[in-house]
Amino acid sequence: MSDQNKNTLVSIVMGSVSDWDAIRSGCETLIQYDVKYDINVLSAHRNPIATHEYAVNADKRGVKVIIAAAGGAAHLPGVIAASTIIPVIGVPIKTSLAGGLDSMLSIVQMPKGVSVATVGVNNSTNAALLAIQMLALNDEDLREKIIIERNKKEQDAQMFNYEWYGKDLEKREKNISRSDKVFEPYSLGE
Ligand code: C2R
Repeated sequence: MSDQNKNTLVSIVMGSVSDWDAIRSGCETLIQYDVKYDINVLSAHRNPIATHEYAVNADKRGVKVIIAAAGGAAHLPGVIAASTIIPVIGVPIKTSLAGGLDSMLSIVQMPKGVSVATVGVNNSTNAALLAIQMLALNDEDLREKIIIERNKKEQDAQMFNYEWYGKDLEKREKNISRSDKVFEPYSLGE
């Protein structure tokens, strides 16, 4: 296990080192928000005892949210969630079988009683953002950072529209109705 630092708020677990490429962007997001995290490679299948120990000790280490990534028969997030009440966010890893649908269903279809939040396939960025939002419930600085980033995203979209259409909204509306026509062949039965 990496950093056992007491200030670690988010703990990331991957079922295998081969999951790293999908996890990198989540780490970058946590760094961007200045949230302390650690990374661990643990598998419920390959290291069942160590995985259980990790889950039961996370609370004592001060961890507030766990992000667990796994591919295929992705039991890892559910197994961890079974041994802690710390919220667990599962990241389904893309596989050669149906692009990771197998991983996603393994994580999202938890039976009632033990909950795992699930983000999109390989979407560790959203897992990190959800973890940050959870932490922001008790952290005003984080809350402000989230609002600033959301505003930036909104401005990016507005800037695109402004640069593309200028102030000519009529032109924009014409363009929208023109693009609607593209979908006409699919409006069968009307
Ligand atoms: P390898 O590349 O090491 O063979 O792993 C990993 O998350 C990875 O995506 C292939 C895939 O197996 C996944 N894995 C699980 C679990 N442990 C490893 N789904 C588990 O315990 O759920």
